[in-house]
Amino acid sequence: MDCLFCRIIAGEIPSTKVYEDENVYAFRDINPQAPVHVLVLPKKHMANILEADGATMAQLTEGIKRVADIEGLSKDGFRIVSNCGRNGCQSVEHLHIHVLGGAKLSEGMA
Ligand code: DGP
Repeated sequence: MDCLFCRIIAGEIPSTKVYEDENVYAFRDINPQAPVHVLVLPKKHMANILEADGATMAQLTEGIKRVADIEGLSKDGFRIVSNCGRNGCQSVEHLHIHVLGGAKLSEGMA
């Protein structure tokens, strides 16, 4: 298993867990870009959103909503981002959704 995020999910590499259920694991990004920066992943390995099916996206959506609730983001809002491939600057090839919030974010997207 040479996927960094699979090793984090398996507990082989430590992480600061925010939320976990049967299908989803969420932990704090090591290099936060906002006061709250959490990564939400499917436990099943898939490289990026191109490999995800609808059931996986529904599970991730539920995980995102749980993280937003836990982190107190639901009232004032937050941003989700999923980088895909080279042009998207994806650096870890295990699908993950960035959840960013805790302050007013920049208006730019790219
Ligand atoms: P992306 O560039 O979209 O593939 O995002 C990968 C994110 O993963 C990046 O924001 C930094 C984060 N990251 C990389 N390695 C680790 C790690 O070992 N632990 C944690 N908590 N985050 C990591």
